Amino acid sequence: MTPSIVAYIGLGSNLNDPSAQIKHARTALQSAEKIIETRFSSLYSSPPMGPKNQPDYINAVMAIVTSLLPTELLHSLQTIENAQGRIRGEHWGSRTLDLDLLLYDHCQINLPDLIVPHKGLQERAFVLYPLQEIAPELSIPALGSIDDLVASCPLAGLKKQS
Ligand code: 5RU
Ligand code: CA
Ligand code: CA
Repeated sequence: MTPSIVAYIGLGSNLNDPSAQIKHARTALQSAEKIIETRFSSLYSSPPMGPKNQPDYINAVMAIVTSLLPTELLHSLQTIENAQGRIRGEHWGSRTLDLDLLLYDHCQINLPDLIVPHKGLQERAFVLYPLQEIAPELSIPALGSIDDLVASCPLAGLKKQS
């Protein structure tokens, strides 16, 4: 019996044709072992949060079912980031692809390299609004309903792409 866990992945890019990077990452995730896509949000643009001296981002959120353990899933995400030319530079700097494990079932995980729910999620419009689009009934461990989180999070320049 293979467990089917629902998880949510955040996708972000602000280098080398960000929309194409996100679409390529979606295809890579669909092709990855033990990952099944169930929902994919619209693409959203927004100014950079954190360091401002970098291009605007494109973000999206994907819902999956998986039989991977959280650390296995994290490694799959890192493999896809590296395949799309991610180079570790300035902390919170520009990147071709960033894949974040936002939520894993209803789990709270506190490992040195893996914090779930993802750190800062409740302050990030580019995570909360696409999450609400694909999971309007979502409740997040220790944080509450997605509706309440969205209501407390200003758009901060977030725009849904046509
Ligand atoms: C500080 C505040 C640092 C918020 C970070 C993204 C943060 C970003 C992204 C947009 C970062 C982490 N801004 N800034 N989209 N990642 N719009 O994916 F998110 S660096
Ligand atoms: Ca991120
Ligand atoms: Ca990340």
